[in-house]
Amino acid sequence: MTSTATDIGNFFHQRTGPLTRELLREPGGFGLGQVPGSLKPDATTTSICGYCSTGCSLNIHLKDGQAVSLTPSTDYPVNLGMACPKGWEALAVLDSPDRATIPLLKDESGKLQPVEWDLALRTFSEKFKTIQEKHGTESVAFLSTGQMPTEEMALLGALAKFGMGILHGDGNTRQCMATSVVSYKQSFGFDAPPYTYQDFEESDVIVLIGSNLCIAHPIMWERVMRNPHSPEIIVVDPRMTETAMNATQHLPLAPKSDMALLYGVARILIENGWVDADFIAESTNGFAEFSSYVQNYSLERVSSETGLPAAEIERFARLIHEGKRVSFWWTMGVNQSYQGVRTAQAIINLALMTGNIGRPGTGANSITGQCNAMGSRLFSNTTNLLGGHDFGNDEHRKKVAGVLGIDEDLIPREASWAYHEIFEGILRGKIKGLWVVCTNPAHSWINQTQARDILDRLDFLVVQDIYHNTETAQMADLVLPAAGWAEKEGTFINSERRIGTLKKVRKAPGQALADFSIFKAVAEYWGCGDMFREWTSPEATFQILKECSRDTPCDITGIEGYRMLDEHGGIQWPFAGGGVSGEGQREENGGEAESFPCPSALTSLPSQQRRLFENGKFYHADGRAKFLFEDPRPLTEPPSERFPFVLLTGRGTASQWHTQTRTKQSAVLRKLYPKNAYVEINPGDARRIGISHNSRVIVESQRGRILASAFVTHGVQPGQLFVPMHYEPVNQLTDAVFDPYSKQPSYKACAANVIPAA
Ligand SMILES: Nc1nc2c(c(=O)[nH]1)N[C@H]1C(S)=C(S)[C@@H](COP(=O)(O)OP(=O)(O)OC[C@H]3O[C@@H](n4cnc5c(=O)[nH]c(N)nc54)[C@H](O)[C@@H]3O)O[C@H]1N2
Ligand SMILES: Nc1nc2c(c(=O)[nH]1)N[C@H]1C(S)=C(S)[C@@H](COP(=O)(O)OP(=O)(O)OC[C@H]3O[C@@H](n4cnc5c(=O)[nH]c(N)nc54)[C@H](O)[C@@H]3O)O[C@H]1N2
Ligand code: SF4
Ligand SMILES: [Mo]
Repeated sequence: MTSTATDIGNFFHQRTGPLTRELLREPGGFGLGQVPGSLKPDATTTSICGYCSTGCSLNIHLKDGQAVSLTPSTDYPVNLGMACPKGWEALAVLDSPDRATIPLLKDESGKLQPVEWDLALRTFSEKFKTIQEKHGTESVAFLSTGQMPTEEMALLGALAKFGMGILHGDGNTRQCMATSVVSYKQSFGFDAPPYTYQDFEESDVIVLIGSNLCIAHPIMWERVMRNPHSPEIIVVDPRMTETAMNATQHLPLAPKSDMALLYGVARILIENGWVDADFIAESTNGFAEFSSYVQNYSLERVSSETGLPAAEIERFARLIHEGKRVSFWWTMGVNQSYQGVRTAQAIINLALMTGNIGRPGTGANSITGQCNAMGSRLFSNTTNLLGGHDFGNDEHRKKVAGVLGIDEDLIPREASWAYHEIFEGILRGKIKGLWVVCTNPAHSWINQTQARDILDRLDFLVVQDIYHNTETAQMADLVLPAAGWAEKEGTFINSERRIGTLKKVRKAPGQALADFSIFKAVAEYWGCGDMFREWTSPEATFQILKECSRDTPCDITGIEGYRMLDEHGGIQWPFAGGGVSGEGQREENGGEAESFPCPSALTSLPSQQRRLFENGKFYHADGRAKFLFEDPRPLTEPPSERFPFVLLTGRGTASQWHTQTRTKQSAVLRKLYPKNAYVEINPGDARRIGISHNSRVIVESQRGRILASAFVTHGVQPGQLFVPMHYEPVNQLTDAVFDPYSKQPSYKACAANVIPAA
């Protein structure tokens, strides 16, 4: 149960060591103090929602300095007064007996026991240092997240890699956005989603590929609904999702046949001359090769590989041609695939060849998932060096070392292992210690039985979470209790590159600390605290990160501080502000410095809706985007006699979030979604197998068997099944295969069977 602040105060004074007491006094430190002094005790402030990447702003109403309720902000350019159920319930989920309120350390009998912070932090350092001494510094790794403020991610990444000598650290962003990152980097020269949400309202043709907005991004869907142009809405998804039901055209293609479809559509566009020859000539490379490649995609071939009628494919192409402002949007139906990168690029190619980019209502637009996926992509110091830089680039290392005032040699020269390589590293005995922050891999990682077996092999597992009993925390040797959303401050970067602030508006329970404070404390106990003397607070850290971003495509040096973000309804990157030229410097592959266009970076005041590539210039050295393509591959695990179905997974309802550690805490949200795992199955299949609606069934794959209730629906095609990811056992079924370029797991298709439960 949560303790009172007085209990905790006493606890600290009696039992903590001197270092911890010092941290206790730090502003924003141990989560015991009042909300920041700048807030009046009964004022209303704002905070960006901490769930999805939409980044809605919520008004937080305070009484005696503590949040008592919230309402969606009406004047914020993202949500315009709207919020989904998760947003409305964002405060409610913080009060729970499941909250982690005190550090927990495994005792000799294997039971987690409460300990004081001092012991927890000493043990953390001693255990990890011992492992590093015995097995090399690389034998400790970390896994982080797209759900913490940018400042916390950056501090973790810098502490781990520059302070603790850790080489390998990745995040749950790998499960989610890696494909978009790599496809944008390869196609555009930088990881840059080009759009602004206004584009949802300005398009006359909206193409959603593997994206279920109604469930996963309900407020983005509301923006679509505000579109005054009666847009064509084309949904490409094997399932008749809630979004597909509201579409003007639904293309229920065979799973993972998107590349064939998109190449086929490209061929039709080319054959009819429905391309933007000027844009192609001025702004792209590789069109001739692409054009001759897609000749292989005859209508017959595409129809047979996708299972779609030829006329529907032709209609799709014609709608793209007839649209004046066509926007293409994709999410996990594309990214979570063994060929995600090339699929995303097949979408990008369509936007490029029709000149649908850089103008209102257009774009090749990857929608991000978590509230700060974009922050993690640029500032978590995992795949990129802070600020979208390359670990392998000498100039980049020198620049970042200069900003941080550290020795350049402390910055690793190589990028980290990807998530699954870290897991393989554990299996091979190369990784012995793991620090898991703000993610729950024992539920969410692919092929769960194997994943848990691997986590079990660690010598020391630290889990830092706001709840003490997540599936991963239950496996931990040490649990560090974190303050959650609303209990700390920092910034998030949403899907349209908009940076917004979150505020500390309530006390964290017990001794839970802001992740920021935990990282600072770890640095002290580790002995590298000096490295972070300037990182006194999240906002001071923001200033450091601004400098890291200088002269990059994501330059945010024009943002003065948090107040400016609040005054402008958030600010989209890049924003270099006045007095800075629109050109920046960056190198490709360690070569000569090249100037790159820094769109919209010149203005001294940010406008509220800014998109990239308005000048037709991309981030590659020659300013051009690339057409990239490759032969599609068959399903990695095709249906067989034993496992005759293709199993899809994804989001189930707007009220459930991922592994449900948070959403299950709200009585309101719990009423809005089914309690137990269910499997969607087509009525024809159900009848054949003898499965009735709501009956208990077993869903099985080569890797596991799970119990679920049958949800009989025409929403899934014959031969397919769908299980939401929110229920604990789902990843017992999934197959650990990955995109070769992005190393993102292919969660969305494996072979499975379903039978009535005995
Ligand atoms: N309510 C809620 N909202 C969320 C989240 C949540 O957990 N709950 N999570 C957030 C996060 S982190 C993310 S990443 C996003 C995910 O947002 P989405 O990607 O929209 O959600 P998913 O349901 O994972 O997948 C989208 C669709 O991909 C389809 N699909 C599967 N295979 C294929 C295929 O081969 N081709 C095509 N074209 N489609 C396919 C599925 O049928 C599914 O409807 O949602 C964010 N928003
Ligand atoms: N089968 C299948 N599996 C999937 C997917 C799928 O579509 N199908 N989707 C994948 C995708 S896109 C994603 S993004 C992942 C998500 O996978 P996870 O990241 O594992 O899921 P979450 O439940 O969001 O886990 C976040 C954890 O952080 C904790 N937390 C929340 N706030 C804070 C905080 O401020 N500080 C700290 N320290 N902890 C905090 C929460 O309690 C929770 O335990 O799942 C992936 N797994
Ligand atoms: S749509 Fe996303 S950001 Fe907006 S309230 Fe819902 S969960 Fe929060
Ligand atoms: Mo995600």
